[in-house]
Amino acid sequence: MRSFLTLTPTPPLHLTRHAAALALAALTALPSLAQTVVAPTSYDMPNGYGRAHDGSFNYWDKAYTGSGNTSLDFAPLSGGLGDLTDGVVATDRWDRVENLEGTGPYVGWALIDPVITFHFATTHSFSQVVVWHDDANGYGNVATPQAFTVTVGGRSQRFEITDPAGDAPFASTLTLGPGFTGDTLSLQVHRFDTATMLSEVQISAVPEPATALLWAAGVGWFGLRRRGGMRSTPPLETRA
Ligand SMILES: [Ca+2]
Ligand SMILES: [Ca+2]
Ligand SMILES: [Ca+2]
Repeated sequence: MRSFLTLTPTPPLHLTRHAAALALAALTALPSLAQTVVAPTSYDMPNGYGRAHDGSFNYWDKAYTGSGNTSLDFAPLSGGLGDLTDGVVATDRWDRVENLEGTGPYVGWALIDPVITFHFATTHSFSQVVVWHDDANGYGNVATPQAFTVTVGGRSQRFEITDPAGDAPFASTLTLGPGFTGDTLSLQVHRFDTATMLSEVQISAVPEPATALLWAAGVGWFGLRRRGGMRSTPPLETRA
């Protein structure tokens, strides 16, 4: 099969325009096609609270793998992973699954609106954050979070959460606008009642626009080389 690039003897300028059209098509098609879950290498946050601050149990991130005291309320934790990324989602209310040992599936906070900072090995264009949390309708002063704020680089977006009639745990899906690109994502939990409980956070991303542009530009460049339409090889940046 003959490539469209060899059907007619078109000048290089035409090919360049075609490459630009390809890039645009790739950019337009990507967001709906390619959202994938991206796993953080670590997250930092204050540990959950417990008996020392009027909790019935200890809502710690007891299995956290990084540094910090996982048996101390609000102790700074960093460089590890734990309850929020272990794939375990709490499907029961806090009073049915938490314990004094602090090994339950939730991490709970009272008194503060914690910021959880997720670190990634590479830069991503983040598209969605799903947070699993308790509801409890105020039982034990635990309730659905009032809101979440997601921050990447200098860009922030706040999401208000509607508290449903029921009291079962559920997931809030936060859909990000464009431009949330970086290797770090911060999630702040805004409490509605005294305490809030999270059991899992899942973050998704789409391929970066720059990657798509380079790919499409590469296709166009390959076409130019095949036709012998250009003899020098200027850097990509100068051909925009
Ligand atoms: Ca979990
Ligand atoms: Ca826990
Ligand atoms: Ca509710």
